[in-house]
Amino acid sequence: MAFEYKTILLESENSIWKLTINRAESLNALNLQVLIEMGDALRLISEMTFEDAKALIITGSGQKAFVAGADIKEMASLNPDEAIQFSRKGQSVFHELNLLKIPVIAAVNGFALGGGLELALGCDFIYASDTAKMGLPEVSLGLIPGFGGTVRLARAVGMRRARELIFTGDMISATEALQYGLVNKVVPPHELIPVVMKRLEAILNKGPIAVATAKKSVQAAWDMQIDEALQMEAEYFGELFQSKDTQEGMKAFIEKRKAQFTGE
Ligand code: CO8
Repeated sequence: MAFEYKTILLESENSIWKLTINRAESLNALNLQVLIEMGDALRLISEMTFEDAKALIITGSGQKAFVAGADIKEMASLNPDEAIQFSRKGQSVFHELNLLKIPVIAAVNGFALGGGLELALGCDFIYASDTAKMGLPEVSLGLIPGFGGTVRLARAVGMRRARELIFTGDMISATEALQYGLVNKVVPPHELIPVVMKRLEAILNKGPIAVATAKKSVQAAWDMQIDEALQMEAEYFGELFQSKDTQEGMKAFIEKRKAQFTGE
């Protein structure tokens, strides 16, 4: 299945969706239209059942870039109020990635700079090609990261590394990003999507409700005090016992067979 947009491609195979930022001539820079279309695509996916939407991969078109940032040419004419609106729009679209109940993987196939790295940071985890380069170069433009970078980078790599990357605007290689724990795996470019698909298989064999609940719990626990987070985890744990999948998962183990999950 595929949906037509002007600046993104949205297609699926076996209920695994791929959203490709499709402005290769601008290294897939994020203008307002991309954000609007992404928001629309994410809403569509969020309304689908587990049967129709099992996972989402986000990548960039062409060989060179995942996303080289927000569109500087479009941003240059913004006034302060419009800049706040643009920042809020990017933040809210990337936050939708956290709220989706399915796994969202960034397949970073080249430059992931500024808003591009912020987009990848909004995904559940990141796989990168060995040609990828990542950074938050906003200070070079007299800006700061405005799509969640000052919030999410420190949580991903620690405060000191985040400060260094943000204050210098330096780009790091995929190998360095791996050492930082910013990406989970680095592979040759032609292997990127196949390796992500393979990794998804391991997740999609599991109960979708359990994976969705785990995603929700990990996400929410991030912002909570430990006592509150543990309480929430126990409640989510309990909720799962109402699902057929949870009963099936444990029953299958006891009966020494493979579980047949249905997403119910
Ligand atoms: N915006 C608009 N156009 C871009 C962008 C961008 N971010 N990046 C590249 N392009 C365009 C270039 O202008 C060029 O277009 P043209 O052919 O018409 O001149 C085309 O893409 C190809 O780019 P280059 O010729 O520059 O390619 P190079 O291989 O020489 O360089 C680089 C590649 C190093 C990636 C270089 O393009 C670059 O430095 N790009 C900008 C990277 C950057 O600074 N990104 C951060 C942007 S700011 C941001 O993301 C803020 C996010 C938060 C916003 C908050 C809202 C207020």
